[in-house]
Amino acid sequence: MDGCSLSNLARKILQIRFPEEEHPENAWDPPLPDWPTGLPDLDILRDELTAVQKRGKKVVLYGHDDMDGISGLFVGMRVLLNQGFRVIPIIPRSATEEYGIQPDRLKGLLDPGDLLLTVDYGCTAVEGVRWARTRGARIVITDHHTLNPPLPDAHGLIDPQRTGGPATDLAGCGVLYAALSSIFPRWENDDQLLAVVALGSVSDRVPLRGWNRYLLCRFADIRMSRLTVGLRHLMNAWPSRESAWSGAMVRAQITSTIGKGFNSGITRILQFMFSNDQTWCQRTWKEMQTRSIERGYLLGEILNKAMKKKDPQADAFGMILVYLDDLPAGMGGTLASRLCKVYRRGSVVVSRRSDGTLGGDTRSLGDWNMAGFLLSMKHLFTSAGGHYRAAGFSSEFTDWAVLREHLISNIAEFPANPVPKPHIDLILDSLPDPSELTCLSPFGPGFLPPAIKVGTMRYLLQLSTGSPHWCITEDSGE
Ligand SMILES: [Mn+2]
Repeated sequence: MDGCSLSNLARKILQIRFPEEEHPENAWDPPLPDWPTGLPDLDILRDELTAVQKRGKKVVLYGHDDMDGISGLFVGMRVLLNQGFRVIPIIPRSATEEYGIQPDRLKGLLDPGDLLLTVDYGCTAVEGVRWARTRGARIVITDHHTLNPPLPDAHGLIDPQRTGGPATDLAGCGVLYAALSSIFPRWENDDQLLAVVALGSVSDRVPLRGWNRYLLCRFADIRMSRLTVGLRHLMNAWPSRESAWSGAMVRAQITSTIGKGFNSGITRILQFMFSNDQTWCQRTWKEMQTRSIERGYLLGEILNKAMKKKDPQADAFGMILVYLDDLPAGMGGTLASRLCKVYRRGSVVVSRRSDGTLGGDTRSLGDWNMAGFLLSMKHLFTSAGGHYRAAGFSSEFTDWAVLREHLISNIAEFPANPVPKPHIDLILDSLPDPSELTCLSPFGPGFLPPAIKVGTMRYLLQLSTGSPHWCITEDSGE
């Protein structure tokens, strides 16, 4: 966004949102980030890539089976294949597999001397990395998830959480993009990478500010003619891409159409993004839409059940806590997201795994750091991890009553409120023309739509239906 095209009212809102900054517009839409300052071990990745090419061995790219992870696989494949590497992508199946790098998925694929490179994945994969090392492979992890020692003994660990700072806002695909475009600068402004990183980042609900805002502003200028047919399909499905949009609109139209887990399009979307076959893309997108509607019905039924079963004691602390013993595999995160949206607060969904143990998926809003919350009670879990907005855990508990007690007392003690307070940017005598503020879009986590108070009413800028308008609501717009 060109700073000059901001309305006076928009400038005022930026001043209010960035009170410490001399130039709020630059804080909001920063210049080209110095990627390497946020990425530890970047020099190791550079050396490992040079070395694997010299050895004549391949790169095995291990992703994560959500939109962020798949977008990261696209980034890795596009850059590395074009740079002359041999690359094999692996998509884990988290609906049926334990989280982490699974030796079973690497057997027969990962050879001695290969480089195992992960994206959006792997910072907890102690066992998987050990296996890959004994196999004689080199390993570099790229991830953005909260670190939870013991860390895997990889040759390199590129996770901005190690150093802190603005890079911690990046999604997993953003981390790999930043790493590879630092090493191979000619990819910095690639239209396909910018499109895919925007989709992966918005899908992962990372904050739309700082380094992500920089990426989204470059994304606004992509040339459709430079995209594959598959990516053009996705960009055409992107609501109001060339005017004003929010992350929630994109997740409703694209991310949830692709879906996650059983019966979703997640295993086909990588091929889709690389495809130049118009007929196949059209048919595949239609199929994904149909399945997404079916998943929507199923989710509606489960949501109904979950709403009736939410825990009254957790409720009193402002958190939605639901235990369902018959939740279909892979639906926990989607259900937690939906509960979070319906009740406008954090949610924890616990279900029974096929081996009888209890595991959970969580989502949050406001200043409640979900990964931080789970890690504050990590002694109770066999594994826990994720990020600010979305996290999960596995445990050895089989008795729900016992795990519930632990969860409730930790919710009560965690020093944040799971119910965000609706923000207000300005108090005015009358509502301004909403089009004066659409220049601040996109809106989403970390940069919410403007909210104006007039009299006793709070109005939130709405972009989702028709032309921009004001709506009386206590919603955050996240
Ligand atoms: Mn991610």
